[in-house]
Amino acid sequence: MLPCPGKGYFDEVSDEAGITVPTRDVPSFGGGFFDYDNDGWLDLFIANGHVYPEIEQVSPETHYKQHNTLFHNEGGGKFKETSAPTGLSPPDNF
Ligand SMILES: [Ca+2]
Repeated sequence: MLPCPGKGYFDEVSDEAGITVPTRDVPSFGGGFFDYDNDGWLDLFIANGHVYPEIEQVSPETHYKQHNTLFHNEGGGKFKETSAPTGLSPPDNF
């Protein structure tokens, strides 16, 4: 997560925002902000998945399908993973 505070460069604030740990072990393809719960704060959706469909043949503990992640915007630059509570894709599905 890289906000641009008007200083001519971006700051890395993923740890402070709370999105590093939930996304550290999954390959992510892209993300986007939208207000899924209509509370006026933009939330974050990240699409995940491995790049090799055959990955399980060489690394059985790694799966091609990865759960997507949804983060609720808690305000103040903080996000909380809400994938399982929203029913988007429980982490133990794969
Ligand atoms: Ca919201």
